[in-house]
Amino acid sequence: MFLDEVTVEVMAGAGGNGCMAFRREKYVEMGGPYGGNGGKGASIIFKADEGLNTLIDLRYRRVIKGSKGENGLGKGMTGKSAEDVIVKVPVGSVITDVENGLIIGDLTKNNEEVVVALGGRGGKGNIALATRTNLCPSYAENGEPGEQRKIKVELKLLADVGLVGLPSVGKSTFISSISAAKPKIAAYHFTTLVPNLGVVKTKDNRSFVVADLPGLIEGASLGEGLGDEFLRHIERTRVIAHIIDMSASEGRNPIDDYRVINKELENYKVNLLKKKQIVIANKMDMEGAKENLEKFKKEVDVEVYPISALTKEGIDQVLYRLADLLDEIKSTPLYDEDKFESHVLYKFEEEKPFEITKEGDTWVISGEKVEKILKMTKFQTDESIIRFANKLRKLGIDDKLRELGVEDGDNVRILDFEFEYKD
Ligand SMILES: Nc1nc2c(ncn2[C@@H]2O[C@H](COP(=O)(O)OP(=O)(O)OP(=O)(O)O)[C@@H](O)[C@H]2O)c(=O)[nH]1
Ligand SMILES: [Mg+2]
Repeated sequence: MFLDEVTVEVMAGAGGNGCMAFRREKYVEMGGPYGGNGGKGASIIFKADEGLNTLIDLRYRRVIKGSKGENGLGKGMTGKSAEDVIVKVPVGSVITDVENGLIIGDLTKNNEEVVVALGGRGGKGNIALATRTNLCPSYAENGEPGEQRKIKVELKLLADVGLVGLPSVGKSTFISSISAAKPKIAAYHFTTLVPNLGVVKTKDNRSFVVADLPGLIEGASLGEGLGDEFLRHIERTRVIAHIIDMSASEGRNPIDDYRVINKELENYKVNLLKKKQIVIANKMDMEGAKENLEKFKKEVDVEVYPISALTKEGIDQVLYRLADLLDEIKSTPLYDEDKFESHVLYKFEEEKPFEITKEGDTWVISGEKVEKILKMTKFQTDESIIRFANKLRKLGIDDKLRELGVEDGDNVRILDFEFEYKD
């Protein structure tokens, strides 16, 4: 089965906790700190694999979780880092952060990787936390939480040429006569339900990839027929080859066919008419095709290549032209910021330090940074509490609370941790 869009939740592993330990040796009086750091949590990494051509493997993996790093140990031993989770996806997968719509990764080459959720770093053990003023800290840090996000994975085929046209015009017949692809061919509409790729080699040894897509009909961009979901694969082709049944074997007018399809291309969420397009006039072996072609050429100003996908007549000329066009526009980027506004790359944002609200009598402090500080604090000793309080002060939380009118003895809460405010 073919699947080209899935949504999954990714949860990277937290770092292991740092260890608080002290050196105890028979003849050494002041042993000093001896706790090692926690190991790194598992990151979730997506990797392009040219052996895959659908996202079906992801369908039943609604949540992808990485494990936590191991905790630090005594004798200064660092905990083991968790092994990253590598998720293989087809080449052409685009990964978007669902929350803000930004693109995290666009895997266009085999083995290309992108970290979609970063594992937390290990918490520091008390050896690493020693400073000149505190040689033997009696606290250690918890591991940093792993990143979590909901992502959309879309497969956008990376073909050079996309074949579009109404049903039964001969798209699949064409790709099977120019490549080794063997799609189903039949006289009924919507024979092709999923895209097929074929590698084409011209007689002068140039090679490119063609995608045969399911038939489009009027209103496809509004969801008619198989809808426009397959047009996403055209988004990244460099040339569109528009196939028309020039024999009008189904009683339509080829000129209307041409306009109907172009309207759908134009109405798609990115205007696909801006792409280079050629017309392939197919079924020229049939009666009436020549007359129709003359009328078509008079009426429509576009490059037309008459062929018969069945007898293979005219096919070499089309392939040479396509190869020439691809040579000409070789340097076009996969996406062009003007044309594809949706393609905004992900930028990591500075985490918001904090926000203070009041719930009843309680001051509630929230924000990624302050919550992370809390999660990374291990409230083992007075000293660790002082360190925590200092960190909050450095963020400016004390000043802000005072500005808002906090009084000694007021309740303050961060996540589910409550404490009394003291100046
Ligand atoms: N006479 C003639 N028949 C053709 C030619 N090309 C395709 N056909 C016939 O047209 C019918 C439809 O061909 P397909 O290749 O399945 O058409 P398609 O465009 O892929 O159709 P969908 O996948 O349904 O959109 C089949 O019966 C083919 O044998 C041609 O050049 N000449
Ligand atoms: Mg087909």
